[in-house]
Amino acid sequence: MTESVFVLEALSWLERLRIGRLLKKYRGCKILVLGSKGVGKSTYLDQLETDGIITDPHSPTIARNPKKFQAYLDQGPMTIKTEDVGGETSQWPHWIDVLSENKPVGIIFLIDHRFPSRHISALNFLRTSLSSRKRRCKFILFLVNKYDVWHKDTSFNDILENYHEELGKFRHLKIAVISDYCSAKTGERVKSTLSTVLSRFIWYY
Ligand SMILES: Nc1nc2c(ncn2[C@@H]2O[C@H](COP(=O)(O)OP(=O)(O)OP(=O)(O)O)[C@@H](O)[C@H]2O)c(=O)[nH]1
Ligand SMILES: [Mg+2]
Repeated sequence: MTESVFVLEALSWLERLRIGRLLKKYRGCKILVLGSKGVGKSTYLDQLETDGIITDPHSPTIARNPKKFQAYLDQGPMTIKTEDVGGETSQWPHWIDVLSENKPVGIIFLIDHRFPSRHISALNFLRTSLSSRKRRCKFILFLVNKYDVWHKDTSFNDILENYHEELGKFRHLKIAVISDYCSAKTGERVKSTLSTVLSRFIWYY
């Protein structure tokens, strides 16, 4: 907090005005959580919203479920505006609608440790949807979820290896990809990964 005040005081009024506008947007952060079926999208949003008091199990999500809530991130409380959508292929057309209507600044793309080809198809669909539309998306936080399940048998890097090629294609769209892992169920690394990414990208939107 002290550091932010110091930086703001050192800036001209015009720069402060600009940053003020950015902060306003930042407070109402628009993100979308996408990914194939059953990877934990609803659980992840629930974890962010309830601070650990999650409903389990969730039914598979159908159609669109707009959400707005306060998440208590490292930066402090932040309003998250999003929609919970399903990951079943029949639900993917809704991704196109939520992307064009919400124009999220970032996308959290969840996978789990199983079925890489399924996640690659979903990534491919997302990339095609983003490239054909006016968009604001600046980053994808690519999260390998269910860390509590896979961490004893495999490593994060081994899982990630399957996705290097597909993730590299987002470079052409000038979308940064940050890869990490978490457990939506236990809450491990859910807030810290999002906080870190948001603090890196605040100046770009
Ligand atoms: N062990 C473990 N299970 C998880 C984790 N995250 C989600 N799950 C479980 O995975 C299952 C599917 O979770 P959902 O949150 O419904 O997945 P989803 O991506 O929203 O699924 P769709 O809406 O069908 O696309 C549930 O049984 C969750 O409890 C996790 O981090 N660890
Ligand atoms: Mg769901």
